[in-house]
Amino acid sequence: MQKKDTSPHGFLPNFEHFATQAIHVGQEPEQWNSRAVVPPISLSTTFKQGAPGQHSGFEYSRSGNPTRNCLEKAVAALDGAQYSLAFASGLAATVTITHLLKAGDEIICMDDVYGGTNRYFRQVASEFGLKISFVDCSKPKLLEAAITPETKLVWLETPTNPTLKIIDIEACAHIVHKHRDIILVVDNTFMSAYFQRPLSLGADICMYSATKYMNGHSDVVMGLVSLNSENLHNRLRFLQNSLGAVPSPLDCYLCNRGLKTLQIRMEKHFENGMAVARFLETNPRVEKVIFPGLPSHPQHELAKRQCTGCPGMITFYIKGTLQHAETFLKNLKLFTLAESLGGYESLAELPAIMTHASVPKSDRATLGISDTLIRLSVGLEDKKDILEDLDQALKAAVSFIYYNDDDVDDDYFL
Ligand code: P1T
Repeated sequence: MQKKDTSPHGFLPNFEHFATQAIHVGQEPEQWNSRAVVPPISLSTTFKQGAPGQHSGFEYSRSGNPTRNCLEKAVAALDGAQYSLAFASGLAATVTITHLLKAGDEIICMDDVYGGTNRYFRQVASEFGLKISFVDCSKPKLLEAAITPETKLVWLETPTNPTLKIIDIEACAHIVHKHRDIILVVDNTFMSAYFQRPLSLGADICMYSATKYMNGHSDVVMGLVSLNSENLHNRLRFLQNSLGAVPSPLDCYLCNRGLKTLQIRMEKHFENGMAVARFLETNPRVEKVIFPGLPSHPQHELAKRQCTGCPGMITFYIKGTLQHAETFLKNLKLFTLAESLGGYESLAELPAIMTHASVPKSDRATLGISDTLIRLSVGLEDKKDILEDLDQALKAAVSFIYYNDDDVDDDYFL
């Protein structure tokens, strides 16, 4: 895909034609007898056959559904992929991909991933005879050293949830593809198809919790998978039908609709996220801010090489203790204290107690998921209101013991 020079803050230019594809691919009115411009929600669970085994492309809604079909075509276009498949949740997509393996195979998983992914691999998949190793793949040499003859799947998430490490997808793909039989998966949930294209960087499978940015309205739980290999696609299509973790037609309709505004939503998330990151970085009540869009992020240069922007995901350490973190979260007025991310509304949460509570405590300590680490999903509200809310909650949480009022730069609110 050609790129044009539009991306701010020194990032790669964005993907050309993205918005046009999001709005039109897979949506052709000619596919419906009614010529509906907006894809109908096809609720029928079954489809009439002309003779036994002779159907019009759809038999039974688990194996294929017209509304799901529209969504899958649009997602494939946005990922620059040949194929896309939709699932009932991000984790349902993860489980289905894992069924490509057999007992005795090994999965190497990035050490910092969504808590539910960690829990599934560690506590469920391992019970079915799969070996799981957690490795810091942000250092590709560690990945190379960890690969064994049993390794069949490498699972990356970049940026990682919640510590926002960036993994060099191209470097990892180079290592993984020295071995013909290892599948490289990238969980692209945080970046969305608009900011990062893992398949063009060498991944075999690009996976999403579409519950987040891809749908973007916090009203659908869904997973998406994109890929180019016909063989892998056939196997996953078989598993999608055999395991049955498919989304409802209504959810497909909603997610398909969400994609229409993905570009403008992501651009605004980036703008608001950058403003919040800069505000927090100079705030005396904040210990440290992690945001790949800031030059202070250890992998900022890699992010600029690999991505076309950053979503509104910001992690920061508040000064003080768990009590200060809790007071901050309780005092937020515009941000909602809730799990999840990627919707139009701003959310805040405490990973150690919420999204990553299932990660073993010692692992959380190694990864830096401490009691003072707060994760923000910066939404699409007015920037000034977002900053004012963070400022008042920080002031309520961290007293003058830690800070001097003169240090606060009111210019942020201009
Ligand atoms: O919730 P679900 O749609 O099943 O997706 C799971 C998942 C997969 N990958 C990443 C990177 C995720 O962040 C998630 C879900 N995450 C949250 C609910 C959260 O608050 O982090």
